[in-house]
Amino acid sequence: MARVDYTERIPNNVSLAENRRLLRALEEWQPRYLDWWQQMGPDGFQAKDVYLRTAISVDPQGWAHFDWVKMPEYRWGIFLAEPEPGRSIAFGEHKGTPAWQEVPGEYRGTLRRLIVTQGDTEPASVEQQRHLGRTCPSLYDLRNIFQVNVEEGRHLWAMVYLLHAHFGRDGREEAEGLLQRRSGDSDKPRILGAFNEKTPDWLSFFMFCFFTDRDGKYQLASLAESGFDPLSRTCRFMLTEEAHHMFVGEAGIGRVVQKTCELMREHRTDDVRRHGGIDLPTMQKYLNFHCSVSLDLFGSEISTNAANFYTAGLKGRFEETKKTDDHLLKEATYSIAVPDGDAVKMAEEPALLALNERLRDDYIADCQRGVDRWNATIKRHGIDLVLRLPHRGFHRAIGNFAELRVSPDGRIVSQAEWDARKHDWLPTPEDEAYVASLMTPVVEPGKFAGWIAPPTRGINGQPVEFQYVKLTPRE
Ligand code: BYC
Repeated sequence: MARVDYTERIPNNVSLAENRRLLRALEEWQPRYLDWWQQMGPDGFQAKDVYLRTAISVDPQGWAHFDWVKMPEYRWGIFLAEPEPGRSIAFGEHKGTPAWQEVPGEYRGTLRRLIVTQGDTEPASVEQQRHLGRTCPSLYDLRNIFQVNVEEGRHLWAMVYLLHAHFGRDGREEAEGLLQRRSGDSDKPRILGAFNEKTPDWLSFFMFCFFTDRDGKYQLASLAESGFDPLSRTCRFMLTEEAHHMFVGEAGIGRVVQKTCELMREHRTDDVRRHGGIDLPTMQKYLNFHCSVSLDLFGSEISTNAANFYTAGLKGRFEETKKTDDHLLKEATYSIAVPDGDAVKMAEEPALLALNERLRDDYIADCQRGVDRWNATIKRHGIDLVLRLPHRGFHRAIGNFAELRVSPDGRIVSQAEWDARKHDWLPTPEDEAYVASLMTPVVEPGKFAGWIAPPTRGINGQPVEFQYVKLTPRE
């Protein structure tokens, strides 16, 4: 196993010290990254000790080390999963040939674009979340958001490494661009829609981690199948870290559901707002919003881009190597949902063109498993309500449904019905103002805001009341 060198300025398992040019280029990028972190990373708390995990190896048995760290001193490193000896390309027209260690000239532009699109999401999410520390519902949650943020920073490093190591001057320019764009900026926005939305409160943050980070899981898993081996290896290790981010989302929403149910039972009412809780219909609206913007991240249902990525061996399907078909998909078809008058019907399309939709299907099934767990909590409290994923056509801005109005239960509706009902389906300014009104910080160890239940256990075996972030009395 390649050793991780922690004496270096940039910890890595890619033998950076042996490539002086690359090392110098990354060492020049590093201070600009740190400037970006200071400007656009978490607002406040930069001088505080946070109980963070740091990747120290790629050994599945013990890759993380937990300790007190000030965020700007976090050791953002470059880690690629161990190479698989003799790995060959698993799909597309190069199937069966050895995986590429260098970028094939013919795919240079396409591959760069995929890496830049992936890389762009990482700093974007940090920017979106930068104000949330100020309103944390507990020290435990404060630590979790910072953990997510520093690891998204590391994922930016992962993509920047690939750009610097394999794309020469163009790659270096793209790496600069990743620090220049800003989430929500009208002149230089982030590339994908969801990463220009605001994450104004903690309910949105948990929803983002559940829905949008899960898109990350599926996109990274598809890129982990890539014939370009350095991309595959870097994505494989990123997925290890990503799991915690989705846990933060699923458990966070689960704890809000839990608290809401407790308040409903205790006060024998659905109107938990009077008792400082977030009512389930409001949660459903937030869920509808975050699910729909995350569904857009998979691109159009029918995509020649996706077909070309696949045929070229650049981006596979989720769990490509576990599938038993021909991995070429020239003849296969795939069933996708398409609008048909005022209904939605299924249509068979060439599987190669429908790869985005297939990945979206895998994603939706995974989301449903989380929703089922929240519903089990609601049921346990004897409450007759279920949370539901909205129909895939609801509130979409990309693909077949983008020009249509679709209800959460999948009816194509008129603009008039949409206007009349949209406040039942998406958060209203009043809902947002109510959720915002709950966002007052709770920083006493072991205490939690009144709208969220405590977690069942702490981080890394520490108790829930552990001082996860060391604040001075004033912060
Ligand atoms: N917003 O052929 P189409 C994560 C563009 S999240 C804006 O349907 P394609 C994370 C598209 O670029 C994972 N534009 O799309 C999560 C194309 O433009 P051109 C991020 C969009 O290319 C939380 C045109 O529309 N990773 O890691 O098949 C925290 C036609 O598009 C959008 C990746 O995305 C959109 N939503 O698929 C932190 C993986 N969708 O060619 C991190 C890399 C499409 O006409 N990216 N367009 O100029 C990809 O695989 C693909 O680019 C996409 C789009 C799946 C995103």
